[in-house]
Amino acid sequence: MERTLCILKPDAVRNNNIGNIVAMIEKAGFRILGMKLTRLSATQAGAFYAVHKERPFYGELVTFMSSGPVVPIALEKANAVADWRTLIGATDPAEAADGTVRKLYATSKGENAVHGSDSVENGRNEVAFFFSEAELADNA
Ligand code: FUP
Repeated sequence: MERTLCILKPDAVRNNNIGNIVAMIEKAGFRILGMKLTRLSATQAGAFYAVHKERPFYGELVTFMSSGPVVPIALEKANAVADWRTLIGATDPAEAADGTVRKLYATSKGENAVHGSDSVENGRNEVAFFFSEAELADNA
């Protein structure tokens, strides 16, 4: 079964959208394997987004992602990676399709409410960034 990582970003937590977005996740048929509220240090946020290190927005991204609590959620489902990306919508909420998480809850390209892994391999690795195997529920 495929895994992907969702992160409810600091803006989603700040705007009291945890429940709204978790409801969308459940309605779409994802199985929640792990979920926690935590706060990333700038070092942790920088490591998570290391792939974007050379991009002009990296500094802002790290500052934002460490600006308040986040809720990483390990999701499982057939086709989890692609299905979660479809549900969250485009990176820029102005371009996100109607009914997507980012259309509903994101405010800008930088503060865009949620993260979604972009490949099956990254899904596995990003889940492991936040959760040990022992923490992931076998709630079948
Ligand atoms: P996504 O996979 O949709 O989250 O988008 P990317 O992996 O391209 O970007 C990761 C994060 O970097 C985005 F969620 C927000 C931030 N970002 C910006 O702030 N500005 C940009 O132009 C692109 C991305």
